[in-house]
Amino acid sequence: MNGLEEGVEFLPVMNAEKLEKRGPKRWVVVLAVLSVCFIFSLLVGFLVWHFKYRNASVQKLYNGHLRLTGSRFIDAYENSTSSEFAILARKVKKTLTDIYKNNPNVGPFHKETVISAFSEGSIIAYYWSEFSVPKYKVDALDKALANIQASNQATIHRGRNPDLKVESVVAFPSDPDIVKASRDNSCRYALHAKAGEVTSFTTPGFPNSPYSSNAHCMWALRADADSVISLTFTTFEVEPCDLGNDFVKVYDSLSPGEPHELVRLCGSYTPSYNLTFISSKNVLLVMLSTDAKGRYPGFKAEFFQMPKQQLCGGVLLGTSGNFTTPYYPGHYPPSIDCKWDIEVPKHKNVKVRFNEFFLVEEGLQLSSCPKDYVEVNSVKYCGSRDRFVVKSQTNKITVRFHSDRSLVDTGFWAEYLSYDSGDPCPGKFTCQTGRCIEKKLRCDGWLDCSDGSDEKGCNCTETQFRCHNGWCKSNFWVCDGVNDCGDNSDEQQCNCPAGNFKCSNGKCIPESQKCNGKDDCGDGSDEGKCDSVVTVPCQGHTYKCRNALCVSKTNPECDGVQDCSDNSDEDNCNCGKRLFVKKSRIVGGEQAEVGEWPWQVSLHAKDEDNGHLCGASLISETWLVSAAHCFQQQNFVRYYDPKLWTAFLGLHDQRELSDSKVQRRNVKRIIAHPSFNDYTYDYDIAVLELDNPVSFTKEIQPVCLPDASHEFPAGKEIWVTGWGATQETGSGASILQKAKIRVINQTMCNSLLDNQMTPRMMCVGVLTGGIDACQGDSGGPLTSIEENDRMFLAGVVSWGDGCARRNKPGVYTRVTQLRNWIKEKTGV
Ligand code: 4AZ
Repeated sequence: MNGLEEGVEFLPVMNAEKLEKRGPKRWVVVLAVLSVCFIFSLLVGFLVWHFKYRNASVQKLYNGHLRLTGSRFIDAYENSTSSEFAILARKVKKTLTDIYKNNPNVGPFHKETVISAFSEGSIIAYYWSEFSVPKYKVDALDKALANIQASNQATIHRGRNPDLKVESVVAFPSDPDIVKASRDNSCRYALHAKAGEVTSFTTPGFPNSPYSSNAHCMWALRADADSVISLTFTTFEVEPCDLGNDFVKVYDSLSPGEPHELVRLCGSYTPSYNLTFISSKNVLLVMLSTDAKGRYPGFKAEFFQMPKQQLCGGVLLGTSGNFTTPYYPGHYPPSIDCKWDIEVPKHKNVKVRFNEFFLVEEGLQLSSCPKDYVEVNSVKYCGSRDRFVVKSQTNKITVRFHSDRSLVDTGFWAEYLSYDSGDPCPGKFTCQTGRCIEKKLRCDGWLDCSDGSDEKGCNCTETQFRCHNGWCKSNFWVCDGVNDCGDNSDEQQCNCPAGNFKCSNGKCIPESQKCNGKDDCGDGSDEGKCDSVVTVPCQGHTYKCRNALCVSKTNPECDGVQDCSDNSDEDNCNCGKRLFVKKSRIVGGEQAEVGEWPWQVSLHAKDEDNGHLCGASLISETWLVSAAHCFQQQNFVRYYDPKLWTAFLGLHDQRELSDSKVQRRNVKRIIAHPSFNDYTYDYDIAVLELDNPVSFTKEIQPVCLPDASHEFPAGKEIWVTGWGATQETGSGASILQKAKIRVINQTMCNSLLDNQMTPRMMCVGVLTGGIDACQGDSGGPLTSIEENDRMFLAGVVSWGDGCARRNKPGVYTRVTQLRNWIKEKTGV
């Protein structure tokens, strides 16, 4: 039972010929079908690409302006709801549309043009245009609109508006968000300067309520023809730049286009930071753009008009003098060129010293100075520079200054001085930079010329070490873990003491700094072969988490990284932050800025002077840290009595104790360290409790206290602040002062200061002298900037051998050594 019918012929397996004759081979059919499918899908793919992608249109927006000649400006053109505005806008729109139509790369894609404003001169019309253009045509559109500037003359004469003469048509691609903002009339303001008057404006609701989220506000500022505008932000507090995307931009135009952007501002600026901007013509546009989050007060600004005049440059004669960029220390205007021809008496030479120099444009390579620059002796200078000198070999020198049309800065102030070509520094040593220094500073082991030329070509004495670069350094500094030579030659060939790690560059670092995620060696060799942060046996220098486990990392507290398994290293980190934008540009001296040191406290004593006597640091709402020696009985005055003291917080200027930002508190309790030694100044620390807590503000913030294991290595830069004497025999400062100094190796310092150092003290200063704390700074903070720009209290100003003397650094109470005592007394 095979089930097969009779008559069915079975082909022999090998009879291939017979099989072929029955029809096309099967593989041919399969191939054909596959090919058809392939071609079909190719076709479909092409059609989809063509219709969906190639032809897909993108929206492109352009901002621009053009000049109408032969027309007269009338006040009604400033009001976008007036009928005069509407009539002129219609004509301009028609003209622009005609220009677009004449260009095959523009006309077919034009969707809409809106005339947003007019200003005087003769009439400038500001507009934006929208295009819907296939992707593959975008480049052609960009090019065509960029070239409209060049070809517009020819195009416009073919326009069909006989009464409208147009020239200088400018268009540039624009951000859709900004154009959206231009469309939104809910937050638009037009203000015209009144002759001889200052006009103020603020963000909506300022200062009582924060500005709105997702807002785009614009203020069009105008002045009369032939005037320019001076705009100053007197208060500025928007969302910090790193927390969101709120910003204010100022444009040197009524069109918000990048080529005319003068500045982009975010965050908060201290009142001392100069926020004055000058227009190149008679208009400015201020724009506030905010994101969905953040509640900040906004700004208050004022503006006025000034006659437009030849602003800068000229011939400068005499033996010396000063000159600056226009409106210094305000921001210089865009699009200007100045030339100063300086000439001193014939038998002299001339040099120019730039004391302050800020021509910064974010994100620019500074080598070629392609935008704003100063040019002297055919060399261009730009960016931000420390004081520098340029010399001429004759009695003449020419200084040129150029600013382009976008992004401005505060510019420079310079002095020119004549000098004797044979003896540029009479009685002094001449640095190669042109600076004159005392002769005794030559070959003394310290760099007094910024280029080190005072230490070149010296014969080292037998107490000195010869660095590879030729400098002579005291033998003291050899193998002390600090690169004193500058080329590290004093730290090579050193055997590291026990418990230290020897870096590839010869430097010795404590074993604990190995594999801590920081380049302590300076050449990365301590971070070469490491596991990640690990739990290690607890020792004196290791950080102990709350769960009693210790971690290998040095200074893990509040660095933004969880290092302890219980995260205790990142607890209680609401400290050590400055809330103002960090920009230090004080002209001359070392004055602090408002809010730069918000933990700085001024302690006033009700003694015969009744004024500032000591500094202190805020560590919580109610506790201060200061120096014990401030609270000892002296000349029968009981400085240990809390009732004698008043604490001023948020203070900047001693003459302004009643400023609204200042909080004044009485002192409830003073706890000086019981081991304080009045003779040696060992344990020079005290904590003070305030009678009422302070409220934290931008100007009042607590500093972070370092863990007992925290390291402030020798060579580290630290800041000291206070209202103390500005000279050894001088009087106190009224404005808070700041100085940058360096941690000095303990052994070294001990020998410099006649073995007076104890483990509770640290030496910090500049051994060349000239920078130091002094009388009246006592008790005040020594603050170190650590990870994440968080500031820690490294020390308390304690004592010194005079002030700012050479080789006599200041002595500070070492806070890490007394950290546990502070915790015990204050709970902080
Ligand atoms: C003082 O008398 C004082 N150079 C404080 C610091 C220094 C010197 C004196 C350090 O308060």
